[in-house]
Amino acid sequence: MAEEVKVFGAWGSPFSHRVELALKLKGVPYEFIEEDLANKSSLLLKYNPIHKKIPVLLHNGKPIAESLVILEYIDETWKDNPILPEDPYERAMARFWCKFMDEKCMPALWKAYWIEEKERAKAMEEAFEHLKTLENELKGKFFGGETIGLVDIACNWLAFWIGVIQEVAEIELVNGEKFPILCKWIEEFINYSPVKESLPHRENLLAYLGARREALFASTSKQIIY
Ligand SMILES: N[C@@H](CCC(=O)N[C@@H](CS)C(=O)NCC(=O)O)C(=O)O
Repeated sequence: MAEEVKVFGAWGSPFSHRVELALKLKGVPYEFIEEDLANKSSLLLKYNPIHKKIPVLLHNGKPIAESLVILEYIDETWKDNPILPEDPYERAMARFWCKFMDEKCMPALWKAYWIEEKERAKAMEEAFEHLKTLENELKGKFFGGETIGLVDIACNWLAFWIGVIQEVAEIELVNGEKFPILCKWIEEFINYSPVKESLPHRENLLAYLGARREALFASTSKQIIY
């Protein structure tokens, strides 16, 4: 019997792109279901009642939420082209850097690009420190060594979305002069065929993020939402 593999996601989301990329690297066919995040479907709310967010992976009727949890599930379910290392210590380290990306790096970077000008300098400093930490961690061609692994997939946002955000915000924090190793990784990553084939169209993302930035600055709450 054919397996049921569905991804509830959104075209411009780096989180749902993580899941799609892992499935592509494994050669697992899937159906992509585009969610309207302003008007979430009853299925999404049923499958992810706690966070009410995309992505959700539905595998033979069973839902899994949270992109990093989904990536590990994918790696354990489809064994070809592993994305986690075998060694327990290396696995722990890969998980550590994914958490670092989601809990430290990403929030600091969003803030640096999207905060109002008067508060920007401090936010930029913090984001810079986190990027330096990542730059020092990158030893091989990819975080995963010679092939793309869990940390590379988790850092997809840095590889592609950051370039677009920089253009929208007209702020250059990541460039080859400040972060030569990270920028080399970005080149390798975004030009890797499975990544390249699945990235959103740059022009569409530019328009989407530009509109979101304008809405943020026009709002009274100024709450930065991913
Ligand atoms: N920690 C979550 C984050 C997912 C997330 O932030 N998804 C956003 C889209 S990029 C979302 O669904 N936002 C809708 C909302 O917050 O209502 C993960 O890794 O899956």
